[in-house]
Amino acid sequence: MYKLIDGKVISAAVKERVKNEVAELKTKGITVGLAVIIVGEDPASKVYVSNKKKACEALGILSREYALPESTTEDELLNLITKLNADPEINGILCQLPLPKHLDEKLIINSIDPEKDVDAFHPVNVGKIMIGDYYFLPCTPAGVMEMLKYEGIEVEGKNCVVIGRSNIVGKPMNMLLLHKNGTVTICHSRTKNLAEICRNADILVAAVGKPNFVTADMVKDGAVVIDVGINRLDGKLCGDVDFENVKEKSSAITPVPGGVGPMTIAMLMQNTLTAAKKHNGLI
Ligand code: L34
Repeated sequence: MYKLIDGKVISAAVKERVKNEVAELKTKGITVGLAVIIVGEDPASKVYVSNKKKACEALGILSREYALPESTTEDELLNLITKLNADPEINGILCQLPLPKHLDEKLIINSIDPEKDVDAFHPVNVGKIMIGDYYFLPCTPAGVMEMLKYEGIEVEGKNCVVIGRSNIVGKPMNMLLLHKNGTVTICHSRTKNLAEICRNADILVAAVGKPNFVTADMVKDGAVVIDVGINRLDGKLCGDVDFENVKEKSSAITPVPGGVGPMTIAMLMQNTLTAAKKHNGLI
Protein backbone atom coordinates (compact mmCIF):
# COMPACT_ATOMS: atom_id res chain seq x y z
CA MET A 1 0.00 0.00 0.00
CA TYR A 2 1.31 3.40 -0.92
CA LYS A 3 0.45 6.83 0.44
CA LEU A 4 -0.69 9.44 -2.06
CA ILE A 5 1.01 12.71 -1.17
CA ASP A 6 -1.72 15.26 -1.82
CA GLY A 7 -0.31 18.61 -2.97
CA LYS A 8 -3.72 20.22 -2.80
CA VAL A 9 -4.13 19.45 0.91
CA ILE A 10 -0.56 20.39 1.84
CA SER A 11 -0.56 23.60 -0.22
CA ALA A 12 -3.85 24.57 1.43
CA ALA A 13 -2.19 24.23 4.85
CA VAL A 14 0.73 26.46 3.78
CA LYS A 15 -1.62 29.02 2.24
CA GLU A 16 -3.76 29.09 5.41
CA ARG A 17 -0.66 30.04 7.46
CA VAL A 18 0.27 32.73 4.93
CA LYS A 19 -3.29 34.06 4.83
CA ASN A 20 -3.36 34.50 8.60
CA GLU A 21 -0.04 36.35 8.59
CA VAL A 22 -1.13 38.57 5.70
CA ALA A 23 -4.26 39.49 7.68
CA GLU A 24 -2.15 40.26 10.73
CA LEU A 25 0.11 42.56 8.69
CA LYS A 26 -3.00 44.37 7.41
CA THR A 27 -3.90 45.30 10.97
CA LYS A 28 -0.50 47.05 11.10
CA GLY A 29 -1.27 48.88 7.85
CA ILE A 30 1.03 46.70 5.76
CA THR A 31 -0.16 45.38 2.39
CA VAL A 32 1.63 42.49 0.71
CA GLY A 33 2.02 42.86 -3.08
CA LEU A 34 3.21 40.64 -5.92
CA ALA A 35 3.84 41.63 -9.56
CA VAL A 36 3.77 38.83 -12.12
CA ILE A 37 5.10 39.46 -15.62
CA ILE A 38 4.20 37.16 -18.50
CA VAL A 39 5.51 37.73 -22.03
CA GLY A 40 3.85 36.06 -25.01
CA GLU A 41 1.10 33.53 -25.41
CA ASP A 42 2.39 30.22 -24.04
CA PRO A 43 -0.83 28.48 -22.92
CA ALA A 44 0.78 26.52 -20.05
CA SER A 45 2.40 29.69 -18.66
CA LYS A 46 -0.96 31.43 -18.84
CA VAL A 47 -2.53 28.69 -16.68
CA TYR A 48 0.27 28.88 -14.09
CA VAL A 49 0.12 32.68 -13.92
CA SER A 50 -3.64 32.59 -13.56
CA ASN A 51 -3.27 30.07 -10.69
CA LYS A 52 -0.80 32.45 -9.01
CA LYS A 53 -3.21 35.35 -9.35
CA LYS A 54 -6.07 33.31 -7.87
CA ALA A 55 -3.88 32.29 -4.93
CA CYS A 56 -2.97 35.94 -4.24
CA GLU A 57 -6.62 36.93 -4.28
CA ALA A 58 -7.61 34.13 -1.90
CA LEU A 59 -4.87 35.10 0.55
CA GLY A 60 -5.42 38.87 0.56
CA ILE A 61 -2.19 39.55 -1.35
CA LEU A 62 -2.32 42.41 -3.85
CA SER A 63 -1.57 40.98 -7.26
CA ARG A 64 -0.63 42.94 -10.35
CA GLU A 65 -0.34 41.10 -13.63
CA TYR A 66 1.64 42.45 -16.60
CA ALA A 67 0.69 40.46 -19.69
CA LEU A 68 3.06 41.72 -22.37
CA PRO A 69 2.99 40.89 -26.10
CA GLU A 70 5.47 38.46 -27.67
CA SER A 71 7.05 41.45 -29.48
CA THR A 72 8.16 43.10 -26.20
CA THR A 73 11.78 44.28 -26.40
CA GLU A 74 14.45 43.68 -23.79
CA ASP A 75 14.55 47.41 -23.02
CA GLU A 76 10.80 47.55 -22.45
CA LEU A 77 10.94 44.61 -20.08
CA LEU A 78 13.97 46.00 -18.23
CA ASN A 79 12.20 49.37 -17.87
CA LEU A 80 9.16 47.70 -16.33
CA ILE A 81 11.35 45.77 -13.86
CA THR A 82 13.22 48.96 -12.92
CA LYS A 83 9.87 50.60 -12.14
CA LEU A 84 8.68 47.62 -10.09
CA ASN A 85 12.00 47.49 -8.21
CA ALA A 86 11.27 51.05 -7.01
CA ASP A 87 7.51 50.55 -6.42
CA PRO A 88 6.76 50.52 -2.66
CA GLU A 89 3.45 48.65 -3.20
CA ILE A 90 5.30 45.69 -4.71
CA ASN A 91 7.19 43.26 -2.46
CA GLY A 92 7.73 40.48 -4.97
CA ILE A 93 8.49 40.45 -8.71
CA LEU A 94 8.18 37.30 -10.78
CA CYS A 95 8.90 37.03 -14.48
CA GLN A 96 7.31 33.81 -15.72
CA LEU A 97 9.71 31.54 -17.61
CA PRO A 98 10.34 30.52 -20.29
CA LEU A 99 10.67 33.91 -21.99
CA PRO A 100 10.46 34.28 -25.79
CA LYS A 101 13.80 33.45 -27.45
CA HIS A 102 14.77 37.06 -28.27
CA LEU A 103 14.85 37.99 -24.57
CA ASP A 104 17.96 37.17 -22.52
CA GLU A 105 16.65 35.28 -19.49
CA LYS A 106 19.83 35.76 -17.46
CA LEU A 107 19.89 39.52 -18.06
CA ILE A 108 16.22 39.84 -17.05
CA ILE A 109 16.61 37.77 -13.87
CA ASN A 110 19.71 39.75 -12.90
CA SER A 111 17.76 43.02 -13.19
CA ILE A 112 15.26 42.05 -10.46
CA ASP A 113 16.12 43.48 -7.03
CA PRO A 114 17.31 40.42 -5.05
CA GLU A 115 15.11 41.59 -2.16
CA LYS A 116 12.05 41.28 -4.44
CA ASP A 117 13.18 38.11 -6.19
CA VAL A 118 10.48 35.79 -4.85
CA ASP A 119 11.53 33.03 -7.28
CA ALA A 120 15.02 33.02 -5.73
CA PHE A 121 16.52 32.89 -9.24
CA HIS A 122 18.88 35.90 -8.87
CA PRO A 123 22.55 34.90 -8.43
CA VAL A 124 22.62 36.59 -5.02
CA ASN A 125 19.78 34.39 -3.79
CA VAL A 126 21.17 31.29 -5.50
CA GLY A 127 24.45 31.93 -3.67
CA LYS A 128 22.61 32.32 -0.38
CA ILE A 129 20.88 28.97 -0.91
CA MET A 130 24.25 27.38 -1.66
CA ILE A 131 25.65 28.45 1.73
CA GLY A 132 22.42 27.71 3.59
CA ASP A 133 21.80 31.35 4.59
CA TYR A 134 18.67 32.29 2.71
CA TYR A 135 15.29 33.88 3.22
CA PHE A 136 13.69 33.21 -0.20
CA LEU A 137 13.05 29.53 -0.82
CA PRO A 138 13.34 28.26 -4.39
CA CYS A 139 9.58 27.63 -4.83
CA THR A 140 9.43 24.17 -6.43
CA PRO A 141 12.19 22.48 -4.38
CA ALA A 142 10.87 24.15 -1.22
CA GLY A 143 7.43 22.79 -2.07
CA VAL A 144 8.91 19.29 -2.25
CA MET A 145 10.60 19.74 1.14
CA GLU A 146 7.31 20.95 2.63
CA MET A 147 5.59 17.79 1.33
CA LEU A 148 8.24 15.55 2.90
CA LYS A 149 7.95 17.43 6.20
CA TYR A 150 4.15 17.26 6.21
CA GLU A 151 4.24 13.50 5.61
CA GLY A 152 6.87 12.97 8.32
CA ILE A 153 9.41 11.62 5.82
CA GLU A 154 12.88 11.93 7.29
CA VAL A 155 15.66 13.02 4.87
CA GLU A 156 18.66 12.65 7.15
CA GLY A 157 20.92 9.79 6.09
CA LYS A 158 18.67 8.81 3.18
CA ASN A 159 19.85 8.17 -0.34
CA CYS A 160 18.24 10.91 -2.38
CA VAL A 161 18.43 10.82 -6.16
CA VAL A 162 17.40 13.85 -8.21
CA ILE A 163 16.96 13.35 -11.95
CA GLY A 164 17.50 16.73 -13.64
CA ARG A 165 20.05 19.48 -13.10
CA SER A 166 18.16 22.66 -14.02
CA ASN A 167 18.85 25.90 -12.18
CA ILE A 168 15.16 26.08 -11.27
CA VAL A 169 14.65 22.60 -9.84
CA GLY A 170 17.50 20.06 -9.91
CA LYS A 171 20.36 22.14 -8.51
CA PRO A 172 18.44 23.88 -5.68
CA MET A 173 16.63 20.58 -4.87
CA ASN A 174 20.03 19.05 -4.33
CA MET A 175 21.00 21.84 -1.92
CA LEU A 176 17.79 21.65 0.15
CA LEU A 177 18.05 17.86 0.53
CA LEU A 178 21.72 18.26 1.45
CA HIS A 179 20.86 20.90 4.08
CA LYS A 180 18.62 18.24 5.66
CA ASN A 181 21.54 15.79 5.70
CA GLY A 182 20.44 13.62 2.80
CA THR A 183 23.07 11.91 0.67
CA VAL A 184 22.27 13.35 -2.73
CA THR A 185 23.07 12.18 -6.25
CA ILE A 186 22.13 14.36 -9.22
CA CYS A 187 21.54 12.49 -12.47
CA HIS A 188 21.13 13.93 -15.95
CA SER A 189 21.06 13.03 -19.63
CA ARG A 190 24.72 11.91 -19.64
CA THR A 191 24.47 9.76 -16.52
CA LYS A 192 25.55 6.17 -17.00
CA ASN A 193 23.60 3.36 -15.29
CA LEU A 194 20.71 5.71 -14.51
CA ALA A 195 18.26 2.91 -13.61
CA GLU A 196 20.78 1.35 -11.24
CA ILE A 197 21.44 4.64 -9.44
CA CYS A 198 17.71 5.33 -9.16
CA ARG A 199 17.11 1.86 -7.71
CA ASN A 200 19.35 2.90 -4.85
CA ALA A 201 17.15 5.88 -3.97
CA ASP A 202 15.10 6.05 -0.77
CA ILE A 203 13.78 9.37 -2.06
CA LEU A 204 13.59 9.76 -5.83
CA VAL A 205 12.85 13.18 -7.33
CA ALA A 206 12.06 13.32 -11.05
CA ALA A 207 12.51 16.65 -12.82
CA VAL A 208 13.28 15.63 -16.37
CA GLY A 209 10.41 16.96 -18.46
CA LYS A 210 9.68 13.66 -20.23
CA PRO A 211 6.41 11.77 -19.74
CA ASN A 212 6.71 8.28 -18.21
CA PHE A 213 10.50 8.61 -17.94
CA VAL A 214 10.68 6.92 -14.53
CA THR A 215 9.52 3.33 -14.90
CA ALA A 216 8.87 0.71 -12.22
CA ASP A 217 12.21 -1.07 -12.82
CA MET A 218 14.01 2.15 -11.75
CA VAL A 219 12.32 2.29 -8.36
CA LYS A 220 13.29 0.49 -5.17
CA ASP A 221 10.54 -1.19 -3.16
CA GLY A 222 9.24 1.27 -0.57
CA ALA A 223 10.87 4.36 -2.10
CA VAL A 224 9.32 7.82 -1.83
CA VAL A 225 8.72 9.13 -5.35
CA ILE A 226 8.32 12.85 -6.04
CA ASP A 227 7.22 13.81 -9.53
CA VAL A 228 8.15 17.39 -10.45
CA GLY A 229 7.43 16.91 -14.16
CA ILE A 230 4.48 18.57 -15.79
CA ASN A 231 3.97 17.39 -19.36
CA ARG A 232 1.11 17.17 -21.78
CA LEU A 233 0.62 13.79 -23.43
CA ASP A 234 -2.28 13.52 -25.91
CA GLY A 235 -3.82 16.59 -24.31
CA LYS A 236 -3.63 15.04 -20.85
CA LEU A 237 -1.49 16.42 -18.02
CA CYS A 238 1.09 13.96 -16.72
CA GLY A 239 4.37 13.93 -14.83
CA ASP A 240 7.75 12.31 -15.46
CA VAL A 241 6.79 9.14 -13.58
CA ASP A 242 4.88 6.17 -14.99
CA PHE A 243 2.48 6.64 -12.08
CA GLU A 244 0.24 3.59 -12.60
CA ASN A 245 3.13 1.12 -12.56
CA VAL A 246 5.38 2.89 -10.05
CA LYS A 247 2.80 3.64 -7.35
CA GLU A 248 2.53 0.07 -6.02
CA LYS A 249 6.29 -0.15 -5.59
CA SER A 250 6.52 3.14 -3.72
CA SER A 251 5.70 3.82 -0.09
CA ALA A 252 4.54 7.32 -1.01
CA ILE A 253 4.15 9.13 -4.33
CA THR A 254 2.96 12.51 -5.63
CA PRO A 255 0.36 12.73 -8.40
CA VAL A 256 0.32 15.07 -11.41
CA PRO A 257 -1.74 17.22 -11.42
CA GLY A 258 -2.39 17.96 -7.76
CA GLY A 259 1.15 17.26 -6.55
CA VAL A 260 4.17 19.54 -6.71
CA GLY A 261 2.48 22.18 -8.95
CA PRO A 262 0.16 23.56 -6.26
CA MET A 263 3.08 23.49 -3.79
CA THR A 264 5.14 25.77 -6.07
CA ILE A 265 2.40 28.35 -5.88
CA ALA A 266 1.98 28.03 -2.10
CA MET A 267 5.72 28.58 -1.57
CA LEU A 268 5.60 31.62 -3.85
CA MET A 269 2.92 33.06 -1.58
CA GLN A 270 5.14 32.36 1.42
CA ASN A 271 8.10 34.10 -0.23
CA THR A 272 5.99 37.14 -1.06
CA LEU A 273 4.96 37.37 2.59
CA THR A 274 8.61 37.00 3.66
CA ALA A 275 9.57 39.83 1.28
CA ALA A 276 6.91 42.11 2.77
CA LYS A 277 8.07 41.33 6.32
CA LYS A 278 11.66 42.03 5.30
CA HIS A 279 10.77 45.31 3.57
CA ASN A 280 8.95 46.45 6.71
CA GLY A 281 11.79 45.58 9.06
CA LEU A 282 9.88 42.72 10.73
CA ILE A 283 12.58 40.13 10.05
N1 L34 B 1 9.56 32.55 -13.02
N2 L34 B 1 8.74 30.66 -14.03
C1 L34 B 1 9.00 31.35 -12.90
N3 L34 B 1 8.72 30.87 -11.66
C2 L34 B 1 8.14 29.65 -11.53
O1 L34 B 1 7.92 29.15 -10.30
C3 L34 B 1 7.82 28.92 -12.66
N4 L34 B 1 7.16 27.70 -12.60
C4 L34 B 1 7.52 26.67 -13.58
C5 L34 B 1 7.44 27.31 -14.98
N5 L34 B 1 7.95 28.67 -15.02
C6 L34 B 1 8.16 29.44 -13.92
C7 L34 B 1 5.86 27.56 -12.25
O2 L34 B 1 5.22 28.44 -11.70
C8 L34 B 1 6.43 25.64 -13.34
N6 L34 B 1 5.41 26.31 -12.57
C9 L34 B 1 4.14 25.81 -12.26
C10 L34 B 1 3.22 26.49 -11.48
C11 L34 B 1 1.97 25.98 -11.22
C12 L34 B 1 1.60 24.76 -11.71
C13 L34 B 1 2.50 24.06 -12.48
C14 L34 B 1 3.75 24.57 -12.75
C15 L34 B 1 0.22 24.26 -11.43
O3 L34 B 1 -0.63 24.98 -11.02
N7 L34 B 1 -0.04 22.95 -11.72
C16 L34 B 1 -1.31 22.32 -11.54
C17 L34 B 1 -2.02 22.05 -12.85
C18 L34 B 1 -2.03 23.16 -13.81
C19 L34 B 1 -2.71 22.84 -15.13
O4 L34 B 1 -3.89 22.50 -15.11
O5 L34 B 1 -2.04 22.96 -16.19
C20 L34 B 1 -1.07 20.96 -10.85
O6 L34 B 1 -1.98 20.47 -10.20
O7 L34 B 1 0.04 20.44 -11.01
